[in-house]
Amino acid sequence: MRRFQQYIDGAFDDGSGRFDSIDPATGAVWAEMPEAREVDVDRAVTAAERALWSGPWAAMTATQRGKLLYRLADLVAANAQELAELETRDTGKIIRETSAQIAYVADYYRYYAGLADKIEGAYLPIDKADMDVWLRREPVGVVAAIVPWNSQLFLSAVKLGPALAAGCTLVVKASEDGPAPLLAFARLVQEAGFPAGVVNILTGFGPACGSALTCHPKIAHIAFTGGPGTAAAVVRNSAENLASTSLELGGKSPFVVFADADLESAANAQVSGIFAATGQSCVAGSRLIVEASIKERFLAILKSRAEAIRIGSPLDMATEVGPLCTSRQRALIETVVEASLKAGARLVTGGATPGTSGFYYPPTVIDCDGVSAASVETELFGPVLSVLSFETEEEAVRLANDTRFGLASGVFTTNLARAHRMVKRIRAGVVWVNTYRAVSPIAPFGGFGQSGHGREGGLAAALDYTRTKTVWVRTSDDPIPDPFVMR
Ligand code: TXE
Repeated sequence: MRRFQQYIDGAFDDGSGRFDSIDPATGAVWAEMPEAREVDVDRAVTAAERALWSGPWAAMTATQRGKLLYRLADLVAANAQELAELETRDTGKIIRETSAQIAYVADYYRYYAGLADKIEGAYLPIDKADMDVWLRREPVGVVAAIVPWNSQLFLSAVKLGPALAAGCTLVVKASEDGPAPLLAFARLVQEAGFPAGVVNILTGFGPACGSALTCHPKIAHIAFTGGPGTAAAVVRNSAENLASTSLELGGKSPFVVFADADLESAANAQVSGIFAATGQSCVAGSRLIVEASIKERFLAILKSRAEAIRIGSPLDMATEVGPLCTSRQRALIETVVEASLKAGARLVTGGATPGTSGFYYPPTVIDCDGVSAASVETELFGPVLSVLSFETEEEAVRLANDTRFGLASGVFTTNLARAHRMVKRIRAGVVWVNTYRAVSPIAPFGGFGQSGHGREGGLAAALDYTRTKTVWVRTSDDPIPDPFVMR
């Protein structure tokens, strides 16, 4: 059985407790993980605070920080295959996705490596004589970075990259589900040469570890990805230390297809939009909103594509859909799909859990037109597509915005003017037009409404990890006059 360790203050240890990690493809225990409790969290935050104010990191130039990030990027690229295999083993995400995604994670570190010495202050043309006023951008402080189980290396890179570029230090909490790749990544942080305490990586459970971290008085900023319920607890905890927060939460993203769209192309995008990562993706296009006149034709294409998907071992390069990460997630999906069918939704394909071991659930499409189905509202984080239809553009907009979330959206049409109208009217942090699931380190990403606030990716994300210091310098040699002598 594999054993993993946590990384605190430049050293590896076993943590206060241990817990088992389950291989979702078999349902069997395959590794033992270190469990961080309050005492471990306190050690990690204390180390991060020390590294922030004293020692080599505090004295480094931004260019030197960038060089460390470049080295980390190279190490991620060189070890991508091993990290991908660990993620696949521990979370069930298929190997063809983990290997491609982790190779791209290196580019996120490269982007922020280059950005480190381009985070500039400013000089103000102040309205007073003999006075220079300028702004310094300083690191915001010790950052708590909390990630869920899906894509832990990617979701931590979009926090670590900008935070390190800005000069912050971090305590990263891996999810208790599938922490192996992030714990293994700690070796690369050490090998890249980041001074002790700059990056600390641990894992543990919500109450004992997550709460201890987000309530810790020395935390200045909390960067959180996870569910909206947990996010509310995190924000409540931030009242303890008045930390700022950035929240990247769930979604119930609309995928709108007009009758004039290239249907083959839209179907391919919809298939990857909902079935990639077995649907366990915050941007999953889980609500298909299709023009009524082409609905049946489009569903027929989707059905044949969905039924041709190869389901299998996540470690097999030929597999296209693997298991879900946890049995808990599969149970939620089963309950909601069943309730939706009972409410009158029509099963187009999928729906039945296979009798094999492992947490598998088949690619599923349910037609929810005219039915009040739970699957239309609940983020399932699984391979389930709910279908609605519209007659007019107005109705398409109304259905697209009929959600408490607002993370991503897709619009498929060949009408340019309509595409621009939809872009303006859809309430979501990302709108993809005639494409879906495209991401880049250069492009900001984040949600509206219950999908959170703050942006990851792009220049602005690095600025979010800084705070501004206003500096006033008097440039006159004349002595300051006594303020109490009348002139
Ligand atoms: O997230 P959780 P989970 C959504 C998706 C999914 C749901 C739950 O709908 O089904 O969230 O996923 C830590 N204080 N998304 O269970 O529970 C926890 O240990 C501080 C959307 O993974 O929110 C883990 O490290 N931290 C999404 C992290 O929070 C706490 C991605 C996330 O756990 C805590 C993933 C506490 N009190 C899930 N309690 C997206 N946008 O990508 C738990 N945690």
